[in-house]
Amino acid sequence: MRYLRALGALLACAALSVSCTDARAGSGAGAPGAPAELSAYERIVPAPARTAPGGPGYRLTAATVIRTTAGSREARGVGELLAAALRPATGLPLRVSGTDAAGAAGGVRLRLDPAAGAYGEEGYRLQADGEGVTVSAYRPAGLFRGAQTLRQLVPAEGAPVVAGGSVSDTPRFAYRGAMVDIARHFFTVAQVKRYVDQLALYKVNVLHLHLTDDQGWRLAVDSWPRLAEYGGASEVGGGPGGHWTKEEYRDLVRYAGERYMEVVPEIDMPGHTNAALASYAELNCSGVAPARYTGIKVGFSSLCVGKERTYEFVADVLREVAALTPGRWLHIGGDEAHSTPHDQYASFMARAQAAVGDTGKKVMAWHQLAGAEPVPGAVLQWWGTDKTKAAEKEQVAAAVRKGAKLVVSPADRSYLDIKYDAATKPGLSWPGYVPVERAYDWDPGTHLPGVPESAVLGVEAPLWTEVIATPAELDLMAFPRVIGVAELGWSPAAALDWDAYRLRLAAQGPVLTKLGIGFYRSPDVPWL
Ligand code: TNX
Repeated sequence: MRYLRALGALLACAALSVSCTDARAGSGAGAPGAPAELSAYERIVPAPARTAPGGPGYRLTAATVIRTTAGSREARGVGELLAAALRPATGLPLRVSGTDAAGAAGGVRLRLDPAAGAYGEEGYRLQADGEGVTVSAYRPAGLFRGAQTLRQLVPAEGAPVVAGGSVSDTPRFAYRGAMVDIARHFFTVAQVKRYVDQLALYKVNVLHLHLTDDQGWRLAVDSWPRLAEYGGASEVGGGPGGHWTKEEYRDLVRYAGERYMEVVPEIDMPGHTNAALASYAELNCSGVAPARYTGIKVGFSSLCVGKERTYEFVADVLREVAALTPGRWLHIGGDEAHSTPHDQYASFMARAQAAVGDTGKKVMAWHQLAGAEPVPGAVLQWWGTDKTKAAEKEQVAAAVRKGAKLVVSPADRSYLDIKYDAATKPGLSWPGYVPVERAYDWDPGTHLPGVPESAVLGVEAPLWTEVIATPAELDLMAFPRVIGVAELGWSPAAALDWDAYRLRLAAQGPVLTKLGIGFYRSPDVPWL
């Protein structure tokens, strides 16, 4: 069975004339059977579209300079980040110079090439030989992605030699996201920046921030100051909670942007709003503010749909969040509004979507919005499971037929807060367990019946934090599963193969260790 699957993947690779070295790696006579035997190019995660190993490699030395396209501040920024990432691993000074001229050779080069339009926003080409390594791309984001591939080609141990060969690579999906819930348990900007750095290595390009929920409101809003001051001072379990100032949020957005990661802020409505309701009595239909909430139930709170004041609140909050956010989307939640009658839900979501439109941003929401009326251009985020009723799936497929786009984050595949197995200490298990294989072994392009790949914007791995309270727990739950989801978002479908992937993932073990990530050593992976 294993052999047949690997063979199938291999034939598909041949049909696409991509090398798909990874698809071959897992099985078959003479194929490498242990992660230590994988070549440097076979170890790249996410698997690139094409690799062609061969020829002499390039040894980084004390004299190596990283040269970036002359006159490009962005290329230089990518060079600085690459140098900063490689210095600790290699112990080399790796000077960066913004003086690269077309035609010159040798050393490390990060080159914007106006003729390389075929690489699109994020694609790149990397070539390594005895003289040096050149990454070229059409856009700075592509240079940054290529620089991550280069980082992975520098061995975690031993001499800093970039193996000879080339990569040419573009992503399968435009949206490759990770979400962090800082509402149930508060996490600081510094903690989220660390996650951003980890994700960047695997070419994740969207950071979705779940900023508000029943247990806490985490972003300062000038026009409604009690949201953060009062509504932010709580969290699950009774801890102190906390919130981000606008300057802190801006700083994180900038940090993510330097890593070509777009921030999608989420203000969850009309349910999941107890922190707001507790902060302002006027947002409640009763006119009475409830107590703050530190438990982990969902579905009990609702904004007061019949009050005009509610829509002033929505407009004020979305306007301020939009002003802080350069990204395209505002996520307005819309999930588990079990305390909002359906007709009220639909009328509320119509007005909330219009309020997003007024800010100039596009709507993103959980897939329950399909049960109301998504505005043209809305992106729905699927978080159902294999067991979700067919009618709910069909509702989403119908919205897609009317033009909605989909980000897929199936709870029973890509939710990072779900236990790996019965022995996992933190985590929930409402959709079952999600072992590393299950998180990887599915296809975002064909996952939902009636939703063609062309309607799938991409994939996301959400990390909810009702029962995840510390950075160590975050590491354990996210890694290694988030790497698999990143590969599902980036790599060609033909390259996806669990038997091969588990070996490549095993080779990431020392990389994760070097980065100080306390990952879960799943017994399904033959860790190096
Ligand atoms: C469902 S996913 C939720 C969240 C919980 C999560 C826990 C979604 C839109 N709603 O409120 O945190 O499950 O796994």
